[in-house]
Amino acid sequence: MFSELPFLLPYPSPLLYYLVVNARLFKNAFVRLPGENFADGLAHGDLGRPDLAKALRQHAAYCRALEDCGVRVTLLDPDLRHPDSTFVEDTAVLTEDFAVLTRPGADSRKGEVAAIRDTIARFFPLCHEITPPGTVDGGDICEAEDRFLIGISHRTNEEGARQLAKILAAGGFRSTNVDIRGMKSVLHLKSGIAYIGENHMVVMEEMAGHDLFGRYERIRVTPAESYAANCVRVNDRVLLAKGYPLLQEELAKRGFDPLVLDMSEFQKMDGGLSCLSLRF
Ligand code: CIR
Repeated sequence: MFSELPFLLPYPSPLLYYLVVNARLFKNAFVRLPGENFADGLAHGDLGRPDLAKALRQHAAYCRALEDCGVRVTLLDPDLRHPDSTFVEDTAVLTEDFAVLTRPGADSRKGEVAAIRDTIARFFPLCHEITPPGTVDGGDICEAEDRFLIGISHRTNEEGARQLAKILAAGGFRSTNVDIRGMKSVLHLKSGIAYIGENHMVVMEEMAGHDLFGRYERIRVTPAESYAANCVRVNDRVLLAKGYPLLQEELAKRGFDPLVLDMSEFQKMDGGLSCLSLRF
């Protein structure tokens, strides 16, 4: 019943929707500190090596931002066996009812799941798991209202997507696959899109034409600002990378409340705002 209310409102604003529509509320987040070998993680860009001291400051600001949004942060120690482990999002998919431990596509990252398993199990009595030969990176999974979008990428394979869809279906969730293997500029599905609530999908220009996104109110991100497409709705704010004024303005114009964070050192390692936490 509630989902029909917005269509009755004369001037639908996202903030008003938030009051009447069941936007997912996050109470907790897992984050992991970058370790001293953070710069040895996987990276394909040419932005240079990250500065650890700066990365730690940016990470601390990120944790404070989550807390400012009303989220209780569980901060995990650095894991030096896995330089990419600060990108915790890739290790699990968290629904309101259960967790799915993933099996990351990159071999150097597979052990990250064992390292976070106990922490997740403390909060989620029901934990499913992706098994070989399936691979899934959490960055490829986008929850958007009534369904999960599953990106088939160079990290998440078809078998992993099949396993995840089956687990989600058994839990009462719909899912739809999106093949992004042809898109050279994105690592994960959520490198290019973000569902920010009230039927709004932020989407980089290269993906905006995909049929699948026709059902959403699209907020197109210009090619020059494509990194900013990886923004994150956290309760009544939208975390947004610093330095992308067009998207910032567009979000504000549509009634969202951007919280801007400097992500320069994580961008150098192909990571974005969503990758740094698991929210639930
Ligand atoms: C990697 O290549 O796996 C890391 N350097 C970056 C992972 C970013 N994670 C994400 O987008 N969910």
